[in-house]
Amino acid sequence: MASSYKKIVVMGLGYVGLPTAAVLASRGVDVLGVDINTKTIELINKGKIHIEEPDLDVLVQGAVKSGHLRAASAPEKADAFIVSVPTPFKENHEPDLAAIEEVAKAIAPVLQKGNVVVLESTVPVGTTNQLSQWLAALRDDLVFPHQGADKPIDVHIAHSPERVLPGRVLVEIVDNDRVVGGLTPVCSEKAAELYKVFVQGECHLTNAWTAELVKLSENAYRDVNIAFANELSNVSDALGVNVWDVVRLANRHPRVNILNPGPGVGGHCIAVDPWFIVSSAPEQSELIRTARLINDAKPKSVVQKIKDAAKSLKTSNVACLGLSYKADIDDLRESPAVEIVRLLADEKDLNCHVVEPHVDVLPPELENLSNVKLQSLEGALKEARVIVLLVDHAAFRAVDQKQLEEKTVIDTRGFWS
Ligand code: SAJ
Repeated sequence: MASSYKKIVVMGLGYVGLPTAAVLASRGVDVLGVDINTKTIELINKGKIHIEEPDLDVLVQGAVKSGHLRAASAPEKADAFIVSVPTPFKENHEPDLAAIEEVAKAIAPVLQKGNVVVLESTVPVGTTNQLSQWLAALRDDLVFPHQGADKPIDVHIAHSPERVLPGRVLVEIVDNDRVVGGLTPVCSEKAAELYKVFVQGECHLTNAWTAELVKLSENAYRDVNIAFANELSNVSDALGVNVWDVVRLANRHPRVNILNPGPGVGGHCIAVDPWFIVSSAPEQSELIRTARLINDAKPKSVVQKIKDAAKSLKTSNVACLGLSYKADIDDLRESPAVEIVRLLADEKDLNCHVVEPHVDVLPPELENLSNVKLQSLEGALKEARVIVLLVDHAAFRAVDQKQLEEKTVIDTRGFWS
């Protein structure tokens, strides 16, 4: 059956919006990607990309060349709108939905009867309904789903959270099952029809509120489990036991699967989304809040270990290997590795030799610090006596263990263990 979605606008061309736009365009849909960043728009229209993600460059290049993908700063009339803009939190861990409200203002003037709007951004429970209200306030000539079932609805609205893993986005965007939660059952069906253009996984229909909590629960589940591993590493350190041995051997039990301790939890999702549950239901989410606090405290304990090691070796040179929030990507958002280097730099008698093969310049938090420099792996290993492995990049696998002899190694990922 031919899809009724001939033209789709994707609002937000980031780690999720751009791959979504490119995959839709590769299936023959006319896609307009909209972003507030003019440099991003210019790059994409030249067939280039601003993020690192396997195979995305080739896909975008082909989609732009075929004429199916364009980028612009404002939306146009279309059959459907996919919203994938950031939803960070404010200082007090309260969600910041300003970008979604801006999207509502941008798309309201071009909405037409029969349109479908799908919110993909991770949001607190109730936000899809809030989006419907924001749109209705700007378009009193159209009927929106929250306005009740007594009139035919003109614009269908649903939430379908993205679930892709950075580094595997183009595979997972097609293969993963999707949860599609409409504000009404018809909204769910219309949105699911849109995803059937490219999704090979199953589309599970539910309501918007459930879909919102499903996504938050997925990331809170992972955060709580990583917090368990991180707490176990603190316990093991205190008791003089090797945590990597504990995790490896415990996982030989058929029903145990402990995750890996690390320097902390980074990225834009797992370190953020659990707070959306805590802020909506603070009394009921003690475990989720505690897990966040345990994971957020991890960088400080790593810094203490590094300071102790430098002091006992009477050295000021520390090599910090990796800055991204996880292996083999260039994404430094909410990265515990960046936080660790920033905290170390407060110690004026320490010099941080940072190695990050995936970036050419230090991030703004580190660029003006006189005792932090970005260096080659070789150079850092030569100059430093304390070697800290912060990210398990494949590029660090090749380090000759002989080079580490007579150095103090702090391997926060158990990578070389
Ligand atoms: N981490 C550990 N120990 C582990 C696993 C991860 O310390 O055993 C750390 C990582 O180093 C990293 C952080 O946790 O700093 C998060 O990494 P991740 O690989 O767990 O997740 P993300 O943030 O890259 O992507 C997640 C995924 N969610 C889940 O696995 C439940 C992805 O499917 C989501 O689409 C994405 O969040 C999102 O956008 O929400």
